[in-house]
Amino acid sequence: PAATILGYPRIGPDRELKRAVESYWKGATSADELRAAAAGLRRATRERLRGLGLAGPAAVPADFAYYDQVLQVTSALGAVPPRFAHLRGGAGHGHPGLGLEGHFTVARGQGDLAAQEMTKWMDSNYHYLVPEIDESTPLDYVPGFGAIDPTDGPAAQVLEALAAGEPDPRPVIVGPVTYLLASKPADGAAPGFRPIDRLDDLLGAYGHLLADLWAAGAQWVQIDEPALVADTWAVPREEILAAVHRACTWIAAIVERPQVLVTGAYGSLGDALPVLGATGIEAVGLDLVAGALPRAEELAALGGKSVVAGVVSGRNIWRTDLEAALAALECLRNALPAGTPLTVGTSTSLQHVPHDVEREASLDPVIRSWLAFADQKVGEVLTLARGLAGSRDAIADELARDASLRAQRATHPGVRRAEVRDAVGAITPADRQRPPYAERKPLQDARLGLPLLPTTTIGSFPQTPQIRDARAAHRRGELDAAGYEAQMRAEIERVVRLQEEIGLDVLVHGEAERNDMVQYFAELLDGFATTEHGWVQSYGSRCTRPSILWGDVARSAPMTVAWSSYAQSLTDKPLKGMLTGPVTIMAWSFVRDDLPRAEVADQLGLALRAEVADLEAAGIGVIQVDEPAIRETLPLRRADQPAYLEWSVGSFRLATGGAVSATQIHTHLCYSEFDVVIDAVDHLDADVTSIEASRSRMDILPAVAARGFTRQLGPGVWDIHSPRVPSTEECAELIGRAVDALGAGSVWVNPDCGLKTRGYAETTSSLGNLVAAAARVRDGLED
Ligand code: THG
Ligand code: ZN
Repeated sequence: PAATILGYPRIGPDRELKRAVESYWKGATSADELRAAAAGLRRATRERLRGLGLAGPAAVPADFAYYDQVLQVTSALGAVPPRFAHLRGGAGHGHPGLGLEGHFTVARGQGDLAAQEMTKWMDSNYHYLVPEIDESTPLDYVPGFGAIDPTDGPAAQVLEALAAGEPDPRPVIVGPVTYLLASKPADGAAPGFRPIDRLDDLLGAYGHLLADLWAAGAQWVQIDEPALVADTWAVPREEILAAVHRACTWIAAIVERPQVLVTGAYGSLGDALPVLGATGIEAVGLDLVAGALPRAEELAALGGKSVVAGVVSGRNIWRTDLEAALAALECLRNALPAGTPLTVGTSTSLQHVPHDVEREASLDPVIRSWLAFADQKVGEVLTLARGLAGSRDAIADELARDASLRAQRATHPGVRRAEVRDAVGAITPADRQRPPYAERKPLQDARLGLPLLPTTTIGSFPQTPQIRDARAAHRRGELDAAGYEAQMRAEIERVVRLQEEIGLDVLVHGEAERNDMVQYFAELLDGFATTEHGWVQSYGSRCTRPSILWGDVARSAPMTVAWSSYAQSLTDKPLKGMLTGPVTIMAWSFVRDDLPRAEVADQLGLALRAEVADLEAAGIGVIQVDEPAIRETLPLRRADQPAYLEWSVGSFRLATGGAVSATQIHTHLCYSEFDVVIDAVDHLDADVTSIEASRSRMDILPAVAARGFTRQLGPGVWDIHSPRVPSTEECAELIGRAVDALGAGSVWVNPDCGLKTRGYAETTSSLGNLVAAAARVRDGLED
């Protein structure tokens, strides 16, 4: 086709998929009702895309997934570890795949059966379920499955779309190399086993799957191989390239199959491009937003294969610079061998952006005019295809309008504020430097008077329905400011008293007033806009509404001081002020594309620095600046990581570097893999760092100690992702391991993460056990 997209949001403009799936989970609707709702969403998407003008051969992707695109493959192949073996065959008709119920059991766990682990998809804010593969994990597919597939896998989607009159749907599946690189060895795997060792077996299954797609009537299939753009996998690059060559050669040799488009989104394919060129696949998708335009000789090595040029970003919400995109497309056309079919496309699936900016009636219309959500991006792809096919004149109006909006954006007063630029320009290295830890530690100890193994929580307490209702009523204008504040204060007092009763050492105010740890700050800082309907899928049925960071960031008034100092006024125990760090605010927002990220981070760092100063002035002696996302946005190429770590760590140090020695700075990181970023975390120079550790039973701590992490660490002793209440004995054992590894003087006792999603019953019991366990270990040390 002249234009296409690599994928479309699956959640629905009003989160229809979330509602349908969660209603099924609750037992309020049947599997048939869920499948009917999913079919309705897919029909609406096809009609929307056709209505927007996406037409022609294989232009419309069929990329639906109930939970995530990796689980679609796991489920279709029955590729689950022994604890889920009973779910295989749930698809019926002798097929090894999982049924709908089994599909969700793998995702959510059941009783003692732990769900598959979740991790981030490339460097996006979307999460997938990590397949667990060993030497004997079944990797099977039975042709003909499409016709009966209860999980609406790719072949079923093709049959459905054709029956509905879509002439040429293009199914989308995660590629075999990416699937295996994204997997982890199952628990029972032999030492040294790597999932990629199962490539040939997986290819057998993919062969049957491709044959099934062909039989269903697919002319093209999109095989996503984003893993090729990263060089951070444990498998050596040469082996990955050999695997891709083997996979694509093998796939190309299948006689009855659709034509194959292999995409390499989220970066540059680099040396994988000539490897793909040397195989018999028909087309390659390039990400020309996160990735570079390949060199002429690399393009020549493609041997005339079709190219899908991803010039419209699937990752951000800014209008595409049409002039620049058209120039890139023309450059590509000139560099490709004459006659090479060239399709205008998106850089990634549009799953990372909301549906439609036109629905944002409350958004400042000026800012709205700078934005493109999924539907607008489809329009951009079509516009660029017209411009490339005809002449620039064919899209002269669109080019002119885009240029004028771009000029208006550049001169908008909020986009560039002299006082913010001056403040960033005046930052000196000393601003990022606190006095040495050895000097801070005794002053903090004297001020806080904490016992050995001090206990605390990560910050949020359970959000009760009453709190959510009060916030919603306040937003709708049904509850006035005084009424809202009174309710929040009552909640804060309740949470403080509860912590005192439980016997925690460092208290928090509980964050009842915060909807989301990023959106709360975005709503209070200049330079951000928030949306009403801008939901994007985070994992499964869960969504977030990323804020839009469009201008220079400034703090016009304190953001957290009133709540924290009210809480401190209620207690003699130290109360911890709670802030979200610059890196995390950026990672979970849509960030402006007209200023280097390092500079945006410093603007945020300065705003937070002022907040830290105000908290100190209000008598708050412990301040936590959360950075759970610092690992998430680590670049996919090793060469890009040092610069990222430099500015991200630098912005945190700017935020905290003004604190006096006697103020204890905490930080919190979740999503494990602490070992990957330990050097960076050390450079944050926080006095206390809390991390997720209970599920891995403190396994990483000896390595942390061996490396020489000299400041205080709070490895979580309660896995808050599960409703299970840990016993005092369990907590004490984990604390004991931490003390053995790090020494009693360095260990804090806390849960793995915030308690926002937990209930009060399990919170009270678990924290009670945690405090008792700390006391028990402490007593043992004194004997
Ligand atoms: N805030 C933001 N982004 C995030 C997280 C966050 N990205 C990464 C990580 N945390 C993702 N985790 C979650 C966990 C829970 C939910 C979403 C992402 C969630 N969402 C509600 C839902 O879908 O029902 C909606 C929340 C709301 O009403 O605002 O539960 O913490 N920004
Ligand atoms: Zn956390």
